Amino acid sequence: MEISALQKARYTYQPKLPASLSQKTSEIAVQFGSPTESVADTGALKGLFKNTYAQPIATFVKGTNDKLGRPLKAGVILSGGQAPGGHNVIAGLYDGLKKGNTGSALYGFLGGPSGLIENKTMIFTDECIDRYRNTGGFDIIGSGRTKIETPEQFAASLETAKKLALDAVVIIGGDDSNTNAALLAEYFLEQKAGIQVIGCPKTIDGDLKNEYIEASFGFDTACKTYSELIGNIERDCNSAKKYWHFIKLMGRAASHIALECALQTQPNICLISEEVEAKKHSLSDIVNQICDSICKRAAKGNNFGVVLIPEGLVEFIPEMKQLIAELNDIMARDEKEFNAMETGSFQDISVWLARKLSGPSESVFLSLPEEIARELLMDRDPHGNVQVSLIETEKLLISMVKRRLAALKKEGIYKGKFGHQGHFFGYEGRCAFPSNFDADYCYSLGFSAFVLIASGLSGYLSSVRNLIAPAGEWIAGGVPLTMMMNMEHRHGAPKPVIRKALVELEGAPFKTFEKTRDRWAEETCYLFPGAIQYFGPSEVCDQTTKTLALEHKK
Ligand code: FBP
Repeated sequence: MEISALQKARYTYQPKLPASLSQKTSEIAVQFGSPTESVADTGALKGLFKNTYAQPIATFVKGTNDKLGRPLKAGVILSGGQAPGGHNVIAGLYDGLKKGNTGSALYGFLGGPSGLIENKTMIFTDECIDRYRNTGGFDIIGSGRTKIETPEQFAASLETAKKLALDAVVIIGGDDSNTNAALLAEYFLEQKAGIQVIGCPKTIDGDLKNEYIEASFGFDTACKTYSELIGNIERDCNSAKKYWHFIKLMGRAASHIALECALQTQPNICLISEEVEAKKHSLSDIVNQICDSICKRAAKGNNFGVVLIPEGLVEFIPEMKQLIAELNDIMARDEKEFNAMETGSFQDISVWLARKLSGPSESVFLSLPEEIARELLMDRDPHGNVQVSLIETEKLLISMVKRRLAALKKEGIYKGKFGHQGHFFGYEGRCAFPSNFDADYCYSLGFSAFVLIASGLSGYLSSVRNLIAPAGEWIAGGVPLTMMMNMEHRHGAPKPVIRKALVELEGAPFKTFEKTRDRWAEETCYLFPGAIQYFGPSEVCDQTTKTLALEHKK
């Protein structure tokens, strides 16, 4: 197999582990805290998770442990969107299992959760794991978005796990996939199957975090990759001086990626969905904000700039949010009728929808360019979410800004020239070679998952904390999944889900951005972070994201 020079060099990188996980396995002890509570809806969650509710937080410390040396069989699933470092989670889990007992085995479920339901597996060997160490992507076993939700799917999952005589299943995923992990852990306990379930916090979106999960893996590498590209575009637009670049950035709901990239590159504008929602900004408020910057810069002869747009923006603009919620309900409730309509003309669908939408939503729907309205009607993902990566918000904003600038020109307020380019950075960052941070963090999460399994725990999310310190000082352990849950309205019914961590408007990252953004809107303050570095001085190679540094500054 032909490999690049960098891939070859990265094979030799030895990920760093927290001190508590670096010692002999017989010296890794587990310390437990007090019983925990869910973030909300305690009563409902207690009832739904009779066996796993209120478990204590687990922390690994130096001590003695005779449980970690027994032979174990585990299976691992990569679930949801790709995130840099997934291969290292599997490598850390594999190495942990083998370090505990060379007779232990690790299976990989192929193509995501469906691999567990349909018993599609492979068994990992040293040779296979070695080929994927420190590489990006999820291609080692593939990923998928199937949700384990029907009684038949739960039963089939149990049957597969029993057939393989598994002690545990590890689910590497985001909030939805780890909600699945919590439900599966509860189900296996209910069935007295003796099979544990452990989750690992993955998602480039950065929205699976809390006091005990400081970051989801992949966020670091993805943001650094996008920031390199944004910095390059800033240099290009400051050289050519003829385009406004509208860059949509992945992050299905939360704006963590956009905010982090803004802190790294200092663009002229960065929209933050959570602020738009909190201040109840309308689409035209957003367009006015962008036009204000364009006009001010044009007055100084600067007919160029960079606008960052979080992918999930449309769902946070109150009028659009209402429209999407109504569309979700209609599409779930009248699914058959809607599917039949889909073969007809867009005109017919609009008339059909207009009868079902509320007055305000109907007028918003009809005011949208047809292209965007169609995108709002595309298939939901298996978790019932609109696939925002398919909605071209950058094009919507460009067309609305163009219209507004033409009006401002007529009024004599705008005298510039508006050249524009649209971009979407998403898939470009999800499979990059993991940064040193993600390589170390993921390997530690995988190793920590092994300790949780060997310690007999189930319904836990692998956790590694104190991430702004050197890796040796990181604190490893596990957090009960039910602790992060609340009830939310999904597919027209209340469902237990892990609560998404959105950008906090009172938090240090947003406050830092807020302090300087007005200057960025008028002046040219671009920062060029350059490419991720894997070799060189630690201050260049091992730096964390600005979000993590600001949130955990001591
Ligand atoms: P996860 O939440 O599964 O990690 O996926 C996140 C994400 O990358 C979003 O940023 C994006 O909206 C979505 O996946 C795209 O999904 P798909 O890969 O199915 O197109």
